[in-house]
Amino acid sequence: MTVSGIGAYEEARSFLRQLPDGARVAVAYHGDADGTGSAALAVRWLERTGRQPAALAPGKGEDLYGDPFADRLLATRPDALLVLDQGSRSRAVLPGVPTLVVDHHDAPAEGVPADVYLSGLNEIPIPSAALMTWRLLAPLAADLSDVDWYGVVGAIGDYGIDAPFPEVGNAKKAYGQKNLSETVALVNAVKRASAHDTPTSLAALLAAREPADIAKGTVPQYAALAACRAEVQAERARCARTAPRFSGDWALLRFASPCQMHGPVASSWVGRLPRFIVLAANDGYTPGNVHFSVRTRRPDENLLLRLRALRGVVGAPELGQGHAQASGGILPRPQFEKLLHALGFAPA
Ligand SMILES: [Mn+2]
Repeated sequence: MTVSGIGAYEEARSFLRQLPDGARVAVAYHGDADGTGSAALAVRWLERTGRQPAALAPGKGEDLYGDPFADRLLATRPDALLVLDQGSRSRAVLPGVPTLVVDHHDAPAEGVPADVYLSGLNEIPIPSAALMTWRLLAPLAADLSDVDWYGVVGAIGDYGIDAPFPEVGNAKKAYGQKNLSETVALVNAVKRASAHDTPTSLAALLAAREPADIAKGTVPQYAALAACRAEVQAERARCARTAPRFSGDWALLRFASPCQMHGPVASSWVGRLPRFIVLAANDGYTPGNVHFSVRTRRPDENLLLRLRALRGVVGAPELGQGHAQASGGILPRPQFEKLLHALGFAPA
């Protein structure tokens, strides 16, 4: 069944209520603050209702729809699967396994193959996945009120400290704005850091009684989280000092970092070069590949059309995903060199 919108919450609750006592439930989640908050809520609810959760995020450079991640999920021998904040695609993560998808990203026209597809796109404002998960689970049996802040960590992670949701305002009063923003920053740093140790950030949320436990460092995972943040801050400053090269409308920032830095570097340079299309490319994230982000502030620019026009010459049929002013991807280095050549950059 594929349904979306507000009515889908009841469909999703029926799916969850029907999970048998003791059922093993795999939780596949995005490793940022939103996905991790969403997963923490799901784990708590499953535990408190007698099911057995196994939460996994894709590893460094691992594709949600690739075989290695599917094999890791299947190794938990799941009776059911929850897919949280992972983007909506027209293919099943684990074909044959009963699946609930909770997501707020663009939906493919072909639909999403899941037993229940809960999309936030019809809500105004569109909630984050963690907030959707909170609203989904809170009315069900098993009291989750002690972990209501997990949903808010996700909302702030995706939409900022002033995210326009009543849950966010209430949580800022109850737990403190600084504690919430600090928790979001630490969880997001883990995903960006070289170790990509997302199990530790989820464990930190699950170990904390409230955001202050993370922000003030009383959870056992705090030293690991703080080390990630220090690494990410240093790498962000170092990589942002890369000198740009220019070709026509394009500005290239090329660097190597073991941290996920292409997004932050592109975002910081697009503010300095608003008349250009900024391409930030990281040669150091996974072996043999270039991870890149493309950003522009040029009005009327469509990066998707620009990049899709190069699919043939680059030999990359998936080139040009995302949004008109924000795109990116991963290419094997020889193909990335072809892309640069097509854009008119001379070999470095
Ligand atoms: Mn999200």
